[in-house]
Amino acid sequence: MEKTYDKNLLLEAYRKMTTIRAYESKVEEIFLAGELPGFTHLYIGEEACGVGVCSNLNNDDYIESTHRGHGHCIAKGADVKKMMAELYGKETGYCHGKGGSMHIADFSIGMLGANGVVGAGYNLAMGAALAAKLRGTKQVAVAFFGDGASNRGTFHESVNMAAVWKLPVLYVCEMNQWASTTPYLTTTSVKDISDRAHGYGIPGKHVNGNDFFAVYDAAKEAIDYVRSGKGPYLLELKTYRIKGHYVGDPEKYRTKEEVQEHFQNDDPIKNFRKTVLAKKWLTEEEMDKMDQDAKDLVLEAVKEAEAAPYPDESELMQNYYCE
Ligand SMILES: Cc1ncc(C[n+]2csc(CCOP(=O)(O)OP(=O)(O)O)c2C)c(N)n1
Repeated sequence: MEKTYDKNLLLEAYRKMTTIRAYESKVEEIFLAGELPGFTHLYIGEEACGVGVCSNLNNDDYIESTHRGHGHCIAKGADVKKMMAELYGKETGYCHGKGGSMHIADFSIGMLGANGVVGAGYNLAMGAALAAKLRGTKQVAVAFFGDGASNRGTFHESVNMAAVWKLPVLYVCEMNQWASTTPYLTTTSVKDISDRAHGYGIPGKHVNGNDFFAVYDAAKEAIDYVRSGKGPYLLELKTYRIKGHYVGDPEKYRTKEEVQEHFQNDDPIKNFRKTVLAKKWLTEEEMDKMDQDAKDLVLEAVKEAEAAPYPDESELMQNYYCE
């Protein structure tokens, strides 16, 4: 029998991917117009990775993210308006405007936080997985990271310990071919980062990260494995970083043609639309409406963020330390 997917799952996945695209496109525009403080890194072109993985998670499962974290937040169900307000540094933002783009967290949906320190998130996910194991719940934790981060020592420490203690962690490498200005093969010893799983005696797999269905199926298999108590799993998603490393990056290290070629031929949102239309799982009208809804939501988020107050000066030292 031909494989099929639940219609609600497809609608929700498309809604999240198109919301990420709309959010990131707007953030780029307003950041370049000088409206936003700080630094920001966009997830455009990687939407199928976060959404394909998180579509398999429960609300109380955990994820931890990176400096490129907006997509992971939306994929896990974060509130786009609170995210936008946070980028504007406003009181109504997730961290009352004190965290910004790289520190969005929402414990109510298991989103443990984006992280500006490359490779620092592995052990947060591992700690959440250890806690879940000790509590005896069936929760799992996902650690998202880039190919550059896979070369940090923290990767070895975390995967080794998670393997020894059989912790329910899914390590998801988003191999977008660049670590800042560096093409990954100049700093990475293996073609497939998933091969590193052998060194820890755990399963590893790589799939096309621009194909929602490949990601969803592989993540399902991996999450079932991890949830069953067998230990961690390493999943590598091959994708491409369409935008500069950060908004404003002059991108002197690659050509516009290279980027264009990837975006034209392998855009995860176009790939999704092509598949669901060919299979007649969703209609153009259903998806066009969601594109428009996503853009409207983001515009509303911008308006509300602009109108929101900055945190009061008296709050300067609040929320930094636990009592
Ligand atoms: C410990 C540490 N080293 C260096 C940096 C500077 N830095 C920020 S992002 C980045 C590249 C990360 O590349 P990758 O892990 O592949 O993620 P991507 O940006 O491609 O999503 C670097 C070197 C940092 N933030 N933290």
